[in-house]
Order: sequence, then structure tokens, then C-alpha cells
Amino acid sequence: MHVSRRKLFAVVAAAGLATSGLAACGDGTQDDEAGGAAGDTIVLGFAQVGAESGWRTANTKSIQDSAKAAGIDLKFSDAQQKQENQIKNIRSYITQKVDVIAFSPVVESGWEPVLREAKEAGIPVVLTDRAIDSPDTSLYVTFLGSDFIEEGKRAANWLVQEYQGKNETVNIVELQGTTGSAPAIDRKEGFAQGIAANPNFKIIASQTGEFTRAKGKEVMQAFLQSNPDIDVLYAHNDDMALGAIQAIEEAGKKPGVDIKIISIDGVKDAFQAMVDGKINVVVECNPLLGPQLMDVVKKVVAGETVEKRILTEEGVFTQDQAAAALPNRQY
Ligand code: GZL
Repeated sequence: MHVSRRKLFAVVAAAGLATSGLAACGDGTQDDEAGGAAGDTIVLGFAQVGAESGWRTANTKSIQDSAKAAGIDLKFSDAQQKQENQIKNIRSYITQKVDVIAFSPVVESGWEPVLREAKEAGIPVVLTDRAIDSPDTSLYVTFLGSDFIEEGKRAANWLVQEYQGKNETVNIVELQGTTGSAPAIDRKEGFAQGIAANPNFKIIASQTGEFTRAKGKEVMQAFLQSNPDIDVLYAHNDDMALGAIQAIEEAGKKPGVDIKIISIDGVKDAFQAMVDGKINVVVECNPLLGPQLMDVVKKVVAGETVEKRILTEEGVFTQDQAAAALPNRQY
């Protein structure tokens, strides 16, 4: 993107106008006529959360492979699930004057200062996977990812169906994702909404397992020690569910039978666990955002309008579907 366009972008953005209409008010340089950075290689700075789960690994691969296929020069960083690292990485992209910055905010809050710096530098920002809680929506061009509340509701809906017509108390333990992250907040909210109508459903313990197998196992061990009558585990992601399965088996119980397990993501290991009868249902959360992200990046650079929120298509898979679906799973 030419510097003049970037300066213009900063003016337009500062005015709080729709930044994606930039080409419509271009500065008349050659690339505006071409509707984008004609002939230039787009440089995208991507500040990734970390490598905490199978989902994240697949998400990273999708972004890297798609950038290569799209001819986009990708600058990539891993923040090891620390917000201060993500902010530092975003700042470095601003200094490098990349054309677009994209990132998956590890938590919802605390982004306004650095996103204002990007806006003042005339660099458009795309949110992928996780959202931020800032009311200033001019700080980013679009959010590309899942509806986590819907995912929580789908998890609850399976439970409602599973216990249809029964009148027993159902003791549920919940392994939450990273504290303060959009998926953890919204998956908890969606699930709570979904079970609210049935007083038999009781969440007797709920704690973060930080989206990792190790922490998921550790917290499930604690749940098992303090709650002898657990009927259901609701895990905000597959990695925590897979860690919890180890804890359940080490406690001499049968995962998927003594303790039913509801999980979210849909990685291959979770499908295998369903084939093995250890997870009962997986709510899909699509990590393969790379192709859509590269389309958005090209549109933003070309000054085309993009939707403010782009949701991904996702399904729900039960044990009886797992064996047939597993060979076709892409992550
Ligand atoms: C959801 C994503 C979550 C996954 C976890 O879109 O942010 O983070 O559910 C991952 O597996 O760690």
C-alpha cells in the first residue's frame, strides 16, 4: 500500500468513516485506479495467541498456508498466550509499516491503546477467531470467526436432548477456557442459557483449564476429588476434554459412560475419542480461517467494503457420526 494511501487511510479512519471504502476516496495514485496496491506484494502482520491446543495449531497452519497460496507476505508471531506479547508484536508490525494487521485477541479487554496506534498509523486491523470488548468498532475493519454463544447453546442442547423425559439431578462440572477470553466468556454464557429451563441441571464446579490438556487434566483431578457424583463434563475445548479423560480413567471411572463428556472444537483426537466411546458429543469450532482471512485482507487493501462480522459455518457431531466423519476431518 503506498504511503499516500496509508496517510489517507489514517485521515479517513480518524474521521471515524468506514475505512474499507478507502479506494472510493483514493488519492488518485496509480493503485487507486487499479482498486488496490497494484503490483505490490501485500504484507500482513499476524499476531497469534500461542500454540496451546490442536485447534490453534490448525488455525496457524491454515493462516500460513493460505498466505502462501495468496501471494501475501506473512509476518507471524506467537504470543505464548500472553497479552503483553501480543501487544508487543502488534507494535512491531506498526513499526514495520505492514499493510494489514490481523490477530486473535487472547482476552477481550485492554486492546484500545495499541489499536489506536495502528489506526493513527493508517494500518487496518482484522480480528480473527476471538473478539474484543471495546465499544469503538472503528478500531478494526471486521471480525472473522465463530459465534461462541451459539456453540455453548449447542452443547447445552445435546444435554437437554440426552436427558429428555428424565427427572434426575444432573451434576455438571465445567472446564472453562482462558479466563477473560471471548470463547470462555461466551461458551459459558451460551451453555448456561441452554440449560436454564431445566432445574435438574446443576453446574457444581466451574474453573479454567486454560484450553490446554495438562491444565484440563489437573483441574479435572481436583473436580473428581471434591465431587464424588459427577455426571457430565462440559469442556470449552477438546484439549481440556482429552486431558480430563486421563484424569477420569486414573480415578477408575469410564469417560463417556460414568461421566458423559461434551466438548467444543472438533479436532481429530476428539473424533477418535468419540469413536472410542470416551467423548459423547463435539460442537465444531472451525479453525480453518486462513482462506477467508486472505480474501478479507485483499479486499481491505483494495479499499473494498467488507462485512463487520463474518461468521464461520460449523456443525455438531455425536458418537454415532464420528467414525464416518473422522477420515474427512481436515484438522
Ligand atoms: C476458539 C479458539 C479457542 C479454541 C481452543 O475460536 O479461540 O482457542 O476453542 C483454542 O482450542 O485454544
